[in-house]
Amino acid sequence: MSGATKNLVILISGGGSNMAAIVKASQQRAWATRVGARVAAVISNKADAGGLRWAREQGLATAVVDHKAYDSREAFDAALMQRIDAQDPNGQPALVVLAGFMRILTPGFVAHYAGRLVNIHPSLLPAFTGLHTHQRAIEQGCKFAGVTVHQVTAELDHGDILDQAVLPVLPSDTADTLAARALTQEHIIYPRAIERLLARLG
Ligand code: NHR
Ligand code: GAR
Repeated sequence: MSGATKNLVILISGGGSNMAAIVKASQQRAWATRVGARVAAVISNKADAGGLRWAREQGLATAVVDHKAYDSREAFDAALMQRIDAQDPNGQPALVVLAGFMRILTPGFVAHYAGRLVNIHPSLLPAFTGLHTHQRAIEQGCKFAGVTVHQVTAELDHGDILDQAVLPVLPSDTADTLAARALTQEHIIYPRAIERLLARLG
């Protein structure tokens, strides 16, 4: 592996179980030596996000950029961008990973990280963009649900699909039980998709 370390910055808003799965994969699968990458920082838009505590306990750099402190989405995104880019000595990390990050990002933010910004969405895209995906899948009578890793573009949940997993919707499922099973799939496919992308990125 040649060149500088590829820094990853993970953005969260909540429990951070996908973030933890990515951090664990980076350690267990030796990303430092195999793909020349490391998780540089975890940033949350909510000070009380559960994942922040876990990240701190791991000795990771963490930061909070609270969207409520800004007058506009553009002002929040500008502050977030600055905080993200400060995590890399070259001024921009190799990859920015949304992991349960709940704020829609402006076109300017997305353009700044074009090709280096990914998300995991709890549906089988292109079905069920947006929020409350599992509830909507159950209400529509879907027999299968899923999760999707995709590139982030200005259009919400419409970027290129990098990987997906499918799971059956059981007759007894509620949005919560389906979400819990989907989450275990997310923890498998998201670190794997990120590792593949890192191996490809210059
Ligand atoms: N931004 C862009 N430009 N494109 C995408 O594909 C994005 C994105 C930002 C986040 C994740 C996403 C998802 O996986 C994501 C993809 C939040 C909302 C939302 O409506 C929708 C989709 C996603 C994340 N957020 C509300 C908002 O006003 C706030 C909701 C809340 O705080 O609970 O930003 O589905
Ligand atoms: C995950 O299921 C993720 O797919 C979803 O939120 C959960 C976050 O869990 N993302 C969205 O709904 C984005 N709108 P985590 O914080 O434990 O990773």
